[in-house]
Amino acid sequence: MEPKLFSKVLIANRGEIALRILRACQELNIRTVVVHSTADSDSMPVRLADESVCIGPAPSRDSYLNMRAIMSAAEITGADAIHPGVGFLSENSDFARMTQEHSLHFIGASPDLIDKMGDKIIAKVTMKKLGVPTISGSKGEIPSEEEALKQAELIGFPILIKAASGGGGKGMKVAQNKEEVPQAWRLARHEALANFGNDQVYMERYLQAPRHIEFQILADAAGHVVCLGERDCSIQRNHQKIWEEAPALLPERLRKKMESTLIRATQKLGYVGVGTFEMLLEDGQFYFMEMNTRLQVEHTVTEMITGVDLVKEQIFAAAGFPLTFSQRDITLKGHAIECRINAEDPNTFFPSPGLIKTYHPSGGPGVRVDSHVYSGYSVPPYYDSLLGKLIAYAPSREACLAKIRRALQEFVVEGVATLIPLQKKLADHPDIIQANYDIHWLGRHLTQLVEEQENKRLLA
Ligand code: MV4
Repeated sequence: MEPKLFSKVLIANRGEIALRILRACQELNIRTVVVHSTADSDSMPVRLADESVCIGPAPSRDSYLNMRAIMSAAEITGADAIHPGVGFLSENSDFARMTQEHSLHFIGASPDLIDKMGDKIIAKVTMKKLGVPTISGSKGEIPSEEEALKQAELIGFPILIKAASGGGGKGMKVAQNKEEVPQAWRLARHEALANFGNDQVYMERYLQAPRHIEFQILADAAGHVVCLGERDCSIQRNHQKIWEEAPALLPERLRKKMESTLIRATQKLGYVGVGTFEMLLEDGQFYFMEMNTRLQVEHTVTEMITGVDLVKEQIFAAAGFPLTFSQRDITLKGHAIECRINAEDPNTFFPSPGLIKTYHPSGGPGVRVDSHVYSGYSVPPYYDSLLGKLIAYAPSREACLAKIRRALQEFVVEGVATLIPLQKKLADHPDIIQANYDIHWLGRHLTQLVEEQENKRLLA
């Protein structure tokens, strides 16, 4: 049967990503329904959607995580597909299943693959079988302190204990020597149980200064897979990414090898849609960390250097259309940098909700702003603090840095504190300019970056 594009998509998300998905739908002539909480009634995606449905009060669990309310909204409005966006229900297999049971399309991974990649032990075993390099470690779960000590000696120190249901760094504990193993094992299990309701943990050799590099995959239902290069997302704080770049500075041979490995793995998985392989790179070696079975916030930098609209492609793939291009058609051209503009104090990272009195986004050639914000918008205190993303695109990394600096100067947000002052510091820092950073760089430099800002403020 010929695939047919959706006629109406329900967007089960909020903020800048809801707007991004809405824009893709509008360009494809797909009608849109945006569901929202009472706190988001005046939001830009709600205003721009063809229809909107209020699904509950402000707390996420009562609205954006309320599967039944969202499903009812889909039925009432006659949507034929649901886009879960990022976060919220985007990697919830129960929601994906429920969507399918209601004869709706889920614009995301299959429930079975969400489950498989949600269990980090199963994900790692699966990837290893598929030829993706993994970090040496325990075979599976570590059920006892004795086993923890035994495995640690086999792996060699330092070791890292991770939660099977983890991600985002919760339930991770390092042990430098065997004396630290029992406590690390106990704490990791305790945190894992408290955060995920599953106390299973596993163990790996601890990589001390890796870069976080993630590869973007796109697959259709016929088994065609392309890799759209990679992003360096090493600049993060408490596992919250702040600054992302594409491409990462990789030797072309290494990139090609990783691409072909991951394309083959994706094919064998039977994966459909957009997905991301999160990898760690240390001493010229890549290691599998996690697979994200969803669109990611930082998809924009990949779009800039490939010219591919990832949200449209995701919709096409979910509707059963074959890819219209192959790997040969993909070239990584130029350089892109994304700065996350969070409503947070740039010194303390404390959330800064409230009324935005002035909003003037940057513009000009090579500048993209993905944001749902407008002058007069009130940032609600209930959700994550992402106001939007500033993306610069230029032929070279050097030109891209100059452009992001210029664009950060232009950006005006008054009424709430934002990360813009910190992003300016990053764009001027010699280590950033030289691309000389790993996942610990921001944590190590934060006091210095913050002090300089504070000094400037005091002198002003
Ligand atoms: C690691 C690692 C070092 N060695 N695994 C962090 C979240 C979770 N996805 C896995 N994480 C890590 N796994 C081994 N064997 C370091 C991290 C890690 C990290 C990874 C990516 C970006 C930021 C990070 C910050 C701290 C630790």
